[in-house]
Amino acid sequence: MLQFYYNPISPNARRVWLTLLEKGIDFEPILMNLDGDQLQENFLKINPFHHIPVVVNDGLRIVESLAILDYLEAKYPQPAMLPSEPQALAKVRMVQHITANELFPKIVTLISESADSPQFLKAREHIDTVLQFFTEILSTSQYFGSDELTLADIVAGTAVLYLPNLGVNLSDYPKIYEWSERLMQRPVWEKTKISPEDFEQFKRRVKILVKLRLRELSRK
Ligand SMILES: N[C@@H](CCC(=O)N[C@@H](CS)C(=O)NCC(=O)O)C(=O)O
Repeated sequence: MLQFYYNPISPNARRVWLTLLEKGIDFEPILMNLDGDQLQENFLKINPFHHIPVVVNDGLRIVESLAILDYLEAKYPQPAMLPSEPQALAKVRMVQHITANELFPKIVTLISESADSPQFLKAREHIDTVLQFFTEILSTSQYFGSDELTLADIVAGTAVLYLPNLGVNLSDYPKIYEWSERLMQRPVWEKTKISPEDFEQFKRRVKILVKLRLRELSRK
């Protein structure tokens, strides 16, 4: 059976978790304690970059959440979550990459910087730009690139749904707000929802990782 290494507080792992559940794929969940399990020798053999999520299936080990989503789509094509029409596919990929490259780093800034710092204010503006851009992409469709759930909704949803906890009011972006409500009504989104305590744990972990990264950079 497909093995899935994860932790509920990890947004990257939640992308895979949601896709497995939305597609109704049987899997064996392997819970990782991120206080050290990821650095154990056994796990480093599976992922030398000490990250979750990881999927192991049919003798193949797959790391990187976006690669895992593509694998799941190709191997379990129903329900389809990746449109093939060129414009729709471009929208899905844009949303996935903008989430990873533009939105997520700014979520980290909102968590790690104080609310009156210039970095925080700049990050807040950048998030506004992302949400305006997402509003345009969503246009009149129910989901990104389709009227059915796509892999873009999975990736953007796991990040955008954190924003209200970080002081960003989604009702300032009506289409995004309606889309987020639509996601939260889906049973598997409710099932994998992070608790307030887990969100606090996630924030603590982000702050530690930012400190470690700064320490590493100052040594170089
Ligand atoms: N680009 C990777 C990022 C994975 C990642 O950063 N995972 C975090 C949890 S969200 C992790 O495993 N952190 C533990 C560590 O870095 O030691 C992906 O998309 O899968």
